[in-house]
Amino acid sequence: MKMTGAQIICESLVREGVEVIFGITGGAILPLYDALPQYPQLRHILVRHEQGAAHAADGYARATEKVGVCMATSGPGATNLVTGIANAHLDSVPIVAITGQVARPFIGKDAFQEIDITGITLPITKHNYLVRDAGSLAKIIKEGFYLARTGRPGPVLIDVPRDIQIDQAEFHYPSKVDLPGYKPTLQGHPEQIKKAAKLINEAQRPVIIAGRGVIISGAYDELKQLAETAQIPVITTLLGISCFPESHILSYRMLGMHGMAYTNMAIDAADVIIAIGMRFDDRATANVSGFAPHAHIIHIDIDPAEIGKNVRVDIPIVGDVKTVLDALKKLITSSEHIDWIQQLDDWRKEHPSTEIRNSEGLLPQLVIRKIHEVTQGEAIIVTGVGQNQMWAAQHFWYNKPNSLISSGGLGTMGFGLPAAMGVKVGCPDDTVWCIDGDGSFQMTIQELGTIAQENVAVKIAILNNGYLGMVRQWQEFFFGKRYVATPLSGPDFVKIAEAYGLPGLKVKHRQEVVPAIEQAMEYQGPFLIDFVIEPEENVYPMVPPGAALAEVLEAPKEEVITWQRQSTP
Ligand SMILES: Cc1ncc(C[n+]2csc(CCOP(=O)(O)OP(=O)(O)O)c2C)c(N)n1
Ligand SMILES: [Mg+2]
Repeated sequence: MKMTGAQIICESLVREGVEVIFGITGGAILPLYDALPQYPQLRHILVRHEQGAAHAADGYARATEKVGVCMATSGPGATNLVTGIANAHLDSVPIVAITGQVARPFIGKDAFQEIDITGITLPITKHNYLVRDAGSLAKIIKEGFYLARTGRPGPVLIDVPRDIQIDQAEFHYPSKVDLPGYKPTLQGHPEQIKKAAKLINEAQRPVIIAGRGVIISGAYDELKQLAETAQIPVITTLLGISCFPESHILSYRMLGMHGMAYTNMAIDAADVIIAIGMRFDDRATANVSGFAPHAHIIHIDIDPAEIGKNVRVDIPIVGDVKTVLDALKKLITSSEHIDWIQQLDDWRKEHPSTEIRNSEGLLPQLVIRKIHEVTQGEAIIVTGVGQNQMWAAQHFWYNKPNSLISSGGLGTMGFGLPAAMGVKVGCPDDTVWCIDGDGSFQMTIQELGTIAQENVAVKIAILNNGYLGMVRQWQEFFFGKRYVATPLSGPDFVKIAEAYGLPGLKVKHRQEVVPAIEQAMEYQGPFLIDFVIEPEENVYPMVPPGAALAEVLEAPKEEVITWQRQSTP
């Protein structure tokens, strides 16, 4: 059957099971938009800026484990997607971005809104395509989705010249892809798995470091079995948070620059590290020359390029985390590691790492604690970047699988609001809280318009310190308190929310925190709370840049109240 290029794209998206597209139209993508109403299965959500479309597709993909889709016109539409594509690239998120391009005869002529978006996105996509004829569209879309979601997931961009959207071609959707050069390794090498099992079985002070790979491969049960059988403490990276319940007796929470002090101490003392689906980011390892000085390292990852990239590895296992752990568990003997676990528990008692100041002011950590209390930990938390992000990682307890969504690798301010929108669209039955900074929020604040128009019931908590807070903290610690370009004014966020048609509340005092959160939860639609917090509150613990994990700064000892670790439910 003959169809237009635009219809072929829509039909192919339907075949891929796509339900939602985030985007903005324009001249070079108009024919595609014109075809959309013929496909009511495809819900289009009109964002206010293409960066919002890419982040929304990213949040949607992380939360639903499907491929997120965003769409933009050529030129500025396409370049506005770039930050969002880079964000998905660094955090291995499967999104497909479809961009309009000028018609084929205009390519290379600096035509109106012509930009070489495949050139620009080459280093930040897993793969990209400039479509050359309508007849190849179906095959390219099939391949693009396959590449985005298989192996190590990542973003794919498909650039479609305007005339190809109008041209007609025979439609045939391929049933499988044929990519001889692309065969991700799923099964780990049996010899390597045997060696790893031997090392684990003989370990005295083992720890697991679990990353987002566990979530991507859905290896929650396999991880738990390994940890419980061999009684191995489980530590996560920032993006690994919620791959293992934080109330579990073997959970020692997050490592890294703002990880728990006791966790970083455990890495320092460990004799065997089992790194699972993580990539030794420098925010996780701190100074690599001082990372895990006594440990043999087993690294399980689907991407061979990650092996030995940042940290020396003794036993690499390339494969899908779930498949590898499944094979590994058959070779693991039960152990107890009583003294080692006791040691970690003692360190945790001495360095609880989630203590807060005894302050009359409104502390951000308290706000997050209260969101946890009121939602009973059942919410999905989406963060901005900066202090707000680190407090959200530290002071909410993540027991629900895949419940923290945050920009890790790129650290993209402005990710929070549009990503939360994508999460809520993908998971309408979940409670979704966007915990954001006043600076981050102002970077994509316009998505309030989308949230209002589509009635996406995201709950927004702005931790408003009037600063680009994380940078201010670095200036306080390492730049002689010279606060250059970090004090930040903002609009009246409640009035802004109201102007968009959302209710909002400003909260300045501790007593108002819980009633405000409850009011937001009771309200059926989106709701914003502007928490005016202590302006110069710092994030502790902190490993200073250049230091090793064990050289961690803790909160000043005077006047702290320690929050008790939650009991295991
Ligand atoms: C797009 C972008 N620009 C700049 C930075 C550098 N940066 C990191 S954290 C931060 C401050 C964030 O301020 P805010 O959102 O208010 O969060 P806070 O740290 O105050 O909680 C800045 C400027 C960044 N991460 N992303
Ligand atoms: Mg701030």
